[in-house]
Parts: sequence; C-alpha cells; structure tokens
Amino acid sequence: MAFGAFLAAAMTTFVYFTRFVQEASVPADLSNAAAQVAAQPPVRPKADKITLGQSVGVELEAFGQGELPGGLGALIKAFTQKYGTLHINQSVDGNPLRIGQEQFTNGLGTHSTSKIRLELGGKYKALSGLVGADAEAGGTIVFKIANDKGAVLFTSSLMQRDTSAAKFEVALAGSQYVDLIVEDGGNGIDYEHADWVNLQLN
Ligand SMILES: [Ca+2]
Repeated sequence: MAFGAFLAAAMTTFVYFTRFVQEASVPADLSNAAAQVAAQPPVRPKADKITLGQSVGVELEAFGQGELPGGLGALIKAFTQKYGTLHINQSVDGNPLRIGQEQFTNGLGTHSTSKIRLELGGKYKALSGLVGADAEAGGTIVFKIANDKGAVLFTSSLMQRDTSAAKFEVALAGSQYVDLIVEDGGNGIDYEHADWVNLQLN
C-alpha cells in the first residue's frame, strides 16, 4: 500500500516534470518577448543598455547608444528576434548602421527573423524610413510592415549585402500598432543583419 502511494506520487512528479520541460521548450512569442530578451546576452557588452517602452509593467531593454528621434523608442512595446538583441542606433553587432555604401546615425539594428512592435494608438498618419541588410554581414532578407488588422503595408524586394537602402512610406490611418518584420527570404537566417533607419512618424 505504502509502495503504491509512493509509486503514484512518483508518477505525478514525473508528469509535472515532463510538462515543465515541454513548456520550457516552447518557442517564445511576442507576448513574452521581455523574458526572451532577458535570457539573451548582449552581443557587444560595451554598448549601453537602453530601456524602451513599458509593456504591462515590464521594461524592455535593448542595447546601443543614444535615443531614436521623436521618442520613437518609447513606442516599442515588444520585440522578438532569433539572434542577438535589438540595438538602437547601432547594428545588431554594435557597429555603426551601414547599408550599401551609406552610413546612418539613427535607426534599429536587428536580425532575421524579427518583429518589432510600435504602439501607435491610432495617433499617426504615416511612417517612413529606409531598410536594408547591414553591410557588416551577408544573408538575404525581406522587410515587411503589417498593421493591427494584419494588413501588409510594405514589402521590400529581396535584400542582401550591398543592396542600396530602400525607402518606404506607409499610411497608418487608424492603426493601433504596426509590426516591423524581417523575414529570412526563404533560405535561413545566417548572417542576416537587418537595419531600419531614419524612421519618422507623422
Ligand atoms: Ca535568408
């Protein structure tokens, strides 16, 4: 009888442990982006830690230097990316932002695949800027912008190192948020350093 009870307790413990392992291995999504970010070490420790917008009381942290113009950093409420962490005014590796032959002083340095959410609250008319693969790495990527209704507002061509920066301007009328998305172009994410630069909300 006592052994039976022990066996039952052991089985229960095993089941809970199995569930714990299964849950721990579920890929993080946007809803627990903060936890995912906390688990990732900075790519370059010398970069400053930067606090972005707060989401349900959780502060999101990126790395880099300075601030984005127009308080745009405070609108970032969530982000995910499969390598490294988001950098402000730097590439994902902590270098100056560079697309093709051009260098940029402000923007977001990320990596495919990624999604950066800007909470807009329906207050803006348009978002413009430039996108491109950072010249510090290779890889081929596609940039997209989608709104809260799932409408895709912008899709870039397939971009790679030495592709010149591509300009975009999208209408935001009524959008509660937009997601800045980088996809891998269908051939994996290796060395896919992606920059969103000169972002401007109107
Ligand atoms: Ca790719």
